Amino acid sequence: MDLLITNIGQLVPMENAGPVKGRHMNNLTVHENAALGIKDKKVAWMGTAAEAEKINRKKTIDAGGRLVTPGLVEAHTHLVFGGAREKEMALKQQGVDYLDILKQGGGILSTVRATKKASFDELLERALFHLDRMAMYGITTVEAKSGYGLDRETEMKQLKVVKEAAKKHPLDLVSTFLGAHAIPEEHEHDPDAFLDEMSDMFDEIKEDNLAEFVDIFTEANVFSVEQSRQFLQKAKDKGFQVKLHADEIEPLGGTDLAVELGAISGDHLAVATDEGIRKLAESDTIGVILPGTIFYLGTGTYARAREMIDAGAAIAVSTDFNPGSSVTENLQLIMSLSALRLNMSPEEIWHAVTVNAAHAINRGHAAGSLAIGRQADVVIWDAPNYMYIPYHYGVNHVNTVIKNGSVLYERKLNHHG
Ligand code: IZC
Ligand code: ZN
Repeated sequence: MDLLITNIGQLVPMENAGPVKGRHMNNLTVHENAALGIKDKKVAWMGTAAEAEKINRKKTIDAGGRLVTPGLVEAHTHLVFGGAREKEMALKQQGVDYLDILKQGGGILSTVRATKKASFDELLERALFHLDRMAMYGITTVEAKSGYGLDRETEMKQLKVVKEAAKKHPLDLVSTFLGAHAIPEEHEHDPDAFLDEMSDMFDEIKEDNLAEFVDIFTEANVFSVEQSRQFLQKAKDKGFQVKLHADEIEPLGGTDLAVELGAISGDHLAVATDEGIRKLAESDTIGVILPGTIFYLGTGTYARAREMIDAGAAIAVSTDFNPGSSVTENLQLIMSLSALRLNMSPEEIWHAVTVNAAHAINRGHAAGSLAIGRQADVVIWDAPNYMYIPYHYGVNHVNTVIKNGSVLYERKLNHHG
């Protein structure tokens, strides 16, 4: 072995091929007093700490009785953006809601102006900074959306930043084209022409391998279900898998559309109807729930994840990291919200941030699991068991992050005196 992690208190390998649906999300395999071997950047061996004593290895990490899991998978971020929207916090406190701020040219549109102004290098630096922070919180694979350009040039700039960041940063990045994120000011009166402009980019994005998924914000005062259907159908015809920002604020039926189109994921689903939930449960579409957004906006209701799982759906949870509606890279905090506000069990939550999140971004074969042969993305946690992470909220529990078999981050403090 190149690396042997031994003296593991609890090893939670998430070996299920997945996606893991409904009540199966509650079944978690836990190995106590375990050890894990890594060779050629892959998981190569699993056994007891006693068995590990006989295994040849180049390097050993003593986990000291800690919890060990796969690296977390973050399935929904708006990683690349210029500026920040801290001034909108006061507006929100005065009662102006998210969609009203957007209508007044703020919100997403203010980030669009800042992203247009920012240079490629500035955007890249910022993206790398946020990726570092995600890595420190135990995330080893990240989905990243464009959508703060809303014109060909700036959308391309964002997608190319993601591609460059993927080369420069050890975390795995998965790119999504979200050109249809808002109606830009210059197209206020002809959103269909704007959608045509964005769909005209599909060929170039495909040729240059700049995105795997196409996404759209299906929302009141943004894009209707019919506009979304046509736009995403065009994307599918060009060979993209599709995703939707569906039923986040107003219940338009985006969840139903995600299922109808065979989307790889439907995201948000905060106000999905009973019918939408039933369809989701019967489909292969993964529901990516983003409770941080509801917490952060302070309005609206949390997605009915409990009912979705009970009905048989496969659920992932993610941060929705973005400068407006969920400003955090801390997926562990989202795990706590999933317990406290979505009534998910710790077992369900671990499926939701590993295997199911990986499947929501088409990385089920590589990430989110420590089955033999998977890439060795491993987190050692300063916690005795898997239930502890959602329980002790708002802080970073990471002790060590291993990405592709190499130590990427170790918690260290210089003690004085
Ligand atoms: O920048 O506000 N919902 N898009 C749709 C977002 C939230 C991100 C933002
Ligand atoms: Zn989003």
